[in-house]
Amino acid sequence: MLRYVTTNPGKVREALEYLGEGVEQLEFDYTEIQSSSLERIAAVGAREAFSHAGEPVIVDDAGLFIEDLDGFPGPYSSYVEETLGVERVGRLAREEGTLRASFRCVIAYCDGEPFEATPEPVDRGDRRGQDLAAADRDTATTSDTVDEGAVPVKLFTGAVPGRIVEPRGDGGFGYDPIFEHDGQTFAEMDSEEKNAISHRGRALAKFADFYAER
Ligand code: ITT
Repeated sequence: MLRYVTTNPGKVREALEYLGEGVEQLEFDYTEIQSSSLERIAAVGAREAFSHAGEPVIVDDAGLFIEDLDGFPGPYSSYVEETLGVERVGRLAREEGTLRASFRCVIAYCDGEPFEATPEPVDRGDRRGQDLAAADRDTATTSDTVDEGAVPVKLFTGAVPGRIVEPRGDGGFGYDPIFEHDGQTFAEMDSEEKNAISHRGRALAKFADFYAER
């Protein structure tokens, strides 16, 4: 059984609709490392989740990137939702006159086995050095920069452009009420409509193709 490892019921609703009955939620709060890369956060999380579950897992790390705020809140979206809250993020963006934004999602899959080459990238635990500032890198030891013996993790990404608006709609979750795509906020769409165009839907579509072969 494939486990969708998340504490967020909103994500599960969307994923179940996409992947059907072959997947079940596993509510496990894996470590979210501090990194500017959703890929890296998801890969490290998937490795930990796989080691906890002992079965194939997917972990989904997502964020809202407001373009003219240099991508804020990005990888920190969860923390910022809990602290500032969605409406304040929306107000801040609108006060700055910055409306262009995108949602990004990275799905990380791990079943403990290696992968055949495909266009989708594989994280082998050797990329942490790229996250370190140059000064840190000079003093880092090899074991700081490489997860020795890390199991491979396959990554699937999706993104959707939109703009920040005053909150509308009561569906979805998280930042959905302030994110508009094609005249509708994500909170005004049902999950089928959102899945058809969303960052998560796009990543899930790539994952579903791969998983059917796997
Ligand atoms: P897990 O880590 O347990 O999966 P989480 O909600 O913390 O749950 P993320 O770290 O990926 O998941 O979430 C980043 C933030 O972005 C969080 O505040 C979500 O509510 C928000 N978010 C993620 N996907 C979203 C979507 O499709 N629509 C609106 N907000 C979303």
